[in-house]
Amino acid sequence: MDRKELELQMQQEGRLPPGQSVTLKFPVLHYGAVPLFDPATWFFRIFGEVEQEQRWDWEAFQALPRRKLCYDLHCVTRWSKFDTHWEGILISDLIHAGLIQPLLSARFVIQHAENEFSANLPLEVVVSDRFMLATHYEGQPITPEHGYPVRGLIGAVPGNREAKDVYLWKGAKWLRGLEFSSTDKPGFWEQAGYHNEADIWKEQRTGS
Ligand SMILES: Nc1nc2c(c(=O)[nH]1)N[C@H]1C(S)=C(S)[C@@H](COP(=O)(O)O)O[C@H]1N2
Ligand SMILES: [Mo]
Repeated sequence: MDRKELELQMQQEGRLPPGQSVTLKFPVLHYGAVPLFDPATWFFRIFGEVEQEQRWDWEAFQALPRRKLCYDLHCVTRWSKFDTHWEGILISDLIHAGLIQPLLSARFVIQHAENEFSANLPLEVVVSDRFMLATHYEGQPITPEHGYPVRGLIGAVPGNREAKDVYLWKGAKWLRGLEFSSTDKPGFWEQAGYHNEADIWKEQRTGS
């Protein structure tokens, strides 16, 4: 199927948000340089409004429970990529396993990545199956430019419109930690003028 045919099909299935068009490629978009990964010094932090802070080295991180899920990706620069396959870690699984215990005061989760990059999401989005700590894309470790070794990934779940869907920028590549917070803390692109809510169905691209 070519690009235009797929676009028509996605539109008919109600999966193409307003103002978006289909890409068959996987564009790369970020600010700054691709950071290097050193497994010997890398660690991942869970901190802020949680019962107990965590710090996993690369070996411990790889032992966390994993899942494979399919997402539709929607970028604020107007491309959408459908039926992408990812493997990674769901926050709800870590909560059920007792590895993360958010305090009742936690209402937002701030992703902290290399080079001071951050992205903010409401807690309910981060604990949903729309958000994962992704390590693999289409069966392979994600490439350096897409966030190796771990990225926050936010996608729409095909056929499920029950929860809020947000643009792809709210997933931080080269992710190093999650901060659970009682207050919202607008991230890098949100401070640069992108919309804090970023609802793809309402076209919340810029503004607040
Ligand atoms: N660390 C980091 N993550 C980031 C960004 C960035 O600048 N730095 N840009 C965001 C934006 S604007 C988009 S559209 C997506 C793009 O992901 P991709 O390059 O895998 O397509 O990454 C998001 N995550
Ligand atoms: Mo973006």
